[in-house]
Amino acid sequence: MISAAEAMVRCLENEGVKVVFGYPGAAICPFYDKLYESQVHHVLVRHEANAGHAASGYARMTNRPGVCIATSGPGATNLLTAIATAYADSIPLICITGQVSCDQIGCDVFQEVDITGAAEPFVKYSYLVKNEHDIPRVFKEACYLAGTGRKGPVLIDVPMDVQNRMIDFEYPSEIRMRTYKPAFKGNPLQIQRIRDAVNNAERPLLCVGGGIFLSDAVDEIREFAYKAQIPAVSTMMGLSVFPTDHPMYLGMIGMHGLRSANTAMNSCDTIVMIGARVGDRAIRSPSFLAEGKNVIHIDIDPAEIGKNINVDIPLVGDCREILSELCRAEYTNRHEQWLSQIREIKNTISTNEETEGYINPKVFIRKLSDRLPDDVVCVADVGSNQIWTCNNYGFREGGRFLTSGGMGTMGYSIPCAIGAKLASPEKEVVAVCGDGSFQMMMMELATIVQENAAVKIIVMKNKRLGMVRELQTNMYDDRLIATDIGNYPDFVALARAYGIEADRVSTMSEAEEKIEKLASSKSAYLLECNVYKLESTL
Ligand SMILES: Cc1ncc(C[n+]2csc(CCOP(=O)(O)OP(=O)(O)O)c2C)c(N)n1
Ligand SMILES: [Mg+2]
Repeated sequence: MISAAEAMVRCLENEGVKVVFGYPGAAICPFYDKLYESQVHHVLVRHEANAGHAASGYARMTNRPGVCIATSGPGATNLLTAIATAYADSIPLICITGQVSCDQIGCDVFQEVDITGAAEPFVKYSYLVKNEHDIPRVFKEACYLAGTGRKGPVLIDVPMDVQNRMIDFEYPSEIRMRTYKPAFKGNPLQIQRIRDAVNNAERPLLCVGGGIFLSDAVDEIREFAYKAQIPAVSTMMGLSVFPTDHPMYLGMIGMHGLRSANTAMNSCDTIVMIGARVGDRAIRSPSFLAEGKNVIHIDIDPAEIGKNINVDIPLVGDCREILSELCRAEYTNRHEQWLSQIREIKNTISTNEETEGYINPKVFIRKLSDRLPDDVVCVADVGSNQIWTCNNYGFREGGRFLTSGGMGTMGYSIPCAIGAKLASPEKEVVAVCGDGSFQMMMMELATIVQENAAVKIIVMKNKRLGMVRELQTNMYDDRLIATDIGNYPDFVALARAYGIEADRVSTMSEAEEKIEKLASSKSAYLLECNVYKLESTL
């Protein structure tokens, strides 16, 4: 017999978990005590939300559920933003929280919070484990639920007394869940209809989302685009599915997207939306867009299809599986006229203007991507810094872009980058953030040092909550309030206080030299970039 706490650790080991991210407290101490004896590596973050974001970065690089841990009460509530962030982007997480003892639940005792209740709207599933013998089954199911179908966060809340009880441990080899059977294979008739629609279309367009990464279908989508000669655009979550200069690729669509990509969306006659959920920032007026077009929507989650846009050919299933099927057909229509039209509208929006004493963030991002390796992992935070990165980072073969798309959670980038770096230590991982978002996560510099994680950080310092400042300028008659964050702290001094190498860049003439220093450093590095306060997002 072993304790349920030890069983929780054994469950993770059985699932092949190597790294977990967390922050302890009394209610989760029995579990931590058993982690002491395990080979599973625990990363101590400096705030529980960052445990969730780091687990998200780790999950996105390994394509397996990331694990994060928090104590009851404030630990658990601190984790909520990360759970909601993962839910919005369908990132698989196992979130383990300690809970007060069963006999105290409902008594408002110290650090008691109903976390399964609070997280209910944005978990894929949650468990409050009151019977210690359920632990192995619950963990097995939770990992299966998080990592299959439409992926997402699963919460396991375990009261302290349950953790301390003894059980006979056996990890289940199979799962029996009668009500959960995600579709995998696409309906063959619908697949045939899509083949015909693509072949008969004059101006077909692929719109790819984050589902392509989640189903590991990057090779398949590129093959399909090539075979069927269909150009492609992407949502923010689908960035880096295609290399930026791929001849068939036109960039990111939407409110903050490229004109070329949006023009292609408006001009096509057939849209093949795949692994994308028709979010409002990507497609502002779905009914307007769909008018006169043949709309095909492929998604693992039937609830997404027809939710925001009327669909002519719906298809539920795994993107990779479906794309493999689609690739098996012969496509005779070369769409030559459409492709030449597309080449004409392909452009970039950025200017090369410079403001004295500042860097141009758009040009800077391009220079940064020119210098960093092809298989980079580039994480962007939220705000103007994110859009500068989305539209100007030149992704090449093997490169990967990560950001918080659905929630737009400030403070995501550095913890996500830490998780990504620990998942892929051989890769260069760079986080681009704003001076506002950096201050929501700067405590994680300590985690970087403690884990020796060679993450590169770019802080775009415009002394403003830039994107909101721009909104106030454009929509509120320039009545600027609560968006001036001042010229502090000195980020270079701050990084150095943690023992992290750091530098500052204020003119484009020194940009390449500063980027070179950052790129050639073998350890963590922070580069503060001075950006003009009124620099525009697009
Ligand atoms: C947690 C959170 N709070 C508030 C917002 C709203 N918001 C979106 S962008 C932004 C400004 C971000 O400022 P900064 O990080 O400096 O980036 P910049 O736009 O200046 O590049 C804010 C406040 C958010 N997205 N997330
Ligand atoms: Mg800013």
